[in-house]
Amino acid sequence: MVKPDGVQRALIGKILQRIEEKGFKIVAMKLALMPVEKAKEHYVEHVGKKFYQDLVDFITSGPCVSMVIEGRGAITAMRKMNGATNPVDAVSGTIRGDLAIETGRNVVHGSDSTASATREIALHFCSGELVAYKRIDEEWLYE
Ligand code: IDP
Ligand code: MG
Repeated sequence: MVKPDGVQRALIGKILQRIEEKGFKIVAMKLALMPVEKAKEHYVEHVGKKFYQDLVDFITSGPCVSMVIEGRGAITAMRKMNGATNPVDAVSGTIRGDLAIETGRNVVHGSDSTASATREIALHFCSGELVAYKRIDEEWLYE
């Protein structure tokens, strides 16, 4: 997901370009303003933490671009491409390392496990919004 700061800073295209050039397939995508109830559910693992309310306020402060990314090792690779949660610790070459400064404005979200991806996809998309298709370069991406 491109968070509201990434949308406002016009970084959607740059972030999509990294995902596409890596070889991952975008199988669903939408720009939407997240309702507060959905945001609370999205970040349910952080309930009770001191930054929780700021996080919910921020993620609902403007539109996000949510997407479902498909490809071998996509969850692990996307987390690496996003970089460390605190951009100060995120290495150069990562989205947060290159494009962000502070933890609360770290531009992107990525699911951290198969279980959270399954949960988050169901939260943000209907099953009919996921499109199965073949990229023409798949045989050059996979051995
Ligand atoms: P992640 O986005 O790298 O998975 P999480 O620990 O799941 O990081 O935290 C979710 C989001 O909450 C972070 O991306 C960041 O925007 C925010 N966040 C995490 N820890 C802090 C904090 O200590 N202060 C402020 N915001 C935080
Ligand atoms: Mg997380």
